[in-house]
Amino acid sequence: MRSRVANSVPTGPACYHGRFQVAAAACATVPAVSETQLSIETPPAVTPWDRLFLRRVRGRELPSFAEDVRSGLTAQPKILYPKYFYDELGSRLFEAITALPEYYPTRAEAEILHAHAGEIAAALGGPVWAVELGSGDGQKTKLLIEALLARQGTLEYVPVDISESAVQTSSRSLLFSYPDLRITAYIGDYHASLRRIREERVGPGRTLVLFLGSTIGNLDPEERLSLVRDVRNLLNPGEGFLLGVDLKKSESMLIPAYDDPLGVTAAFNLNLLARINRELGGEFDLAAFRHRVLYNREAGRVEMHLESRRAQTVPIRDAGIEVSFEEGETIHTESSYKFDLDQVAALAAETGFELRKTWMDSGGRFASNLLVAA
Ligand code: SAH
Ligand code: AVI
Repeated sequence: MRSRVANSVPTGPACYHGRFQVAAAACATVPAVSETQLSIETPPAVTPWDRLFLRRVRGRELPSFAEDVRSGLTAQPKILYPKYFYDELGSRLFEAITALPEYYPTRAEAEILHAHAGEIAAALGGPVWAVELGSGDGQKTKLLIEALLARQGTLEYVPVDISESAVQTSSRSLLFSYPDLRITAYIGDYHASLRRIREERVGPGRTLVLFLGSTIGNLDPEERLSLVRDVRNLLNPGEGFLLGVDLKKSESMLIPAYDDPLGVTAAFNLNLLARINRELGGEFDLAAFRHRVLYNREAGRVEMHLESRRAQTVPIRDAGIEVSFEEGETIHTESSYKFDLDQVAALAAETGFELRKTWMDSGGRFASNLLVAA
């Protein structure tokens, strides 16, 4: 029998209204479930979080945050990896970005999923379990989860995300909403998590991997190929990969999506320096950096940078460095590649997939692509 993680979640009636409806205020202090706590035999599921299994995955070979900060800020030009945006505050700031009128990708993809979730859920034939890379707040995923539950009654959902807070919050919200959903969540990097999922193969039926939001666009071409190959290695022929991509479009629509007048994206970008201060004893003065956005037409990507407003030197204690900046010098913090449909077809062909179907939103801004393992 599968063992579940013991925890000390309050189970009193104050948490319930009906079957799994939670009275939010009464349950606001649900503690984290931890694999390190004592495991016990599975009792009948009585609370929504009895259906939650968490796996923390640490890739052995991966550099630490401090090592990546040291190598990135001593390189020329300076870089920081976008995966470090997503601490708890960063994950919340990204959610705020998705509500901005200028940030169209979330609404465009949601429009597609509203219209076609049923068709996507039916595309692989038999029952499926769903693995989602970079699951975040899981809001759009609900549309697919509902369609899959309507078809097959139950679902094993396997979110993968480097942000523990995003996984914890979204998993709990999904489990409260859907009593027939079970979640095995992997907290960690895509590659290491996919490796573990392949070994543990948690779900029954056919595998459907989801990679929504055009998060694939945050990977450079080599990393992109390597990740899609890893996804392909998880799948048997006939199994699916739903890939959301943001399409190439005019700069007049792209730039405001990444440089909004409210300054939410600027805060998301600057939070990377704030995180270095919080976690690594950095001494960045956030007011001494400005958020910069440009469209690199040749590479087909929006770039985010942090630009030093003056010449300065910043100590970062736990990275063991002092970083000097000239006035106007930048740190490249994110690329967000934009695609055309030929690139999606080429990526599928190069990685052992057949591109079965593409759906677009009414504005032609975003494409959801169903790739099937050849
Ligand atoms: N899929 C959601 C969230 C996109 S934000 C949506 O479409 O709205 C990107 C998500 O990917 C974040 O939750 C972030 O924590 C996660 N992420 C970024 N880099 C990652 C990595 N290397 N490994 C695992 N998760 C990562
Ligand atoms: C998560 N990812 C797809 C977002 C994007 O559009 O590249 C991250 C983001 N960066 C700034 N705004 C949103």
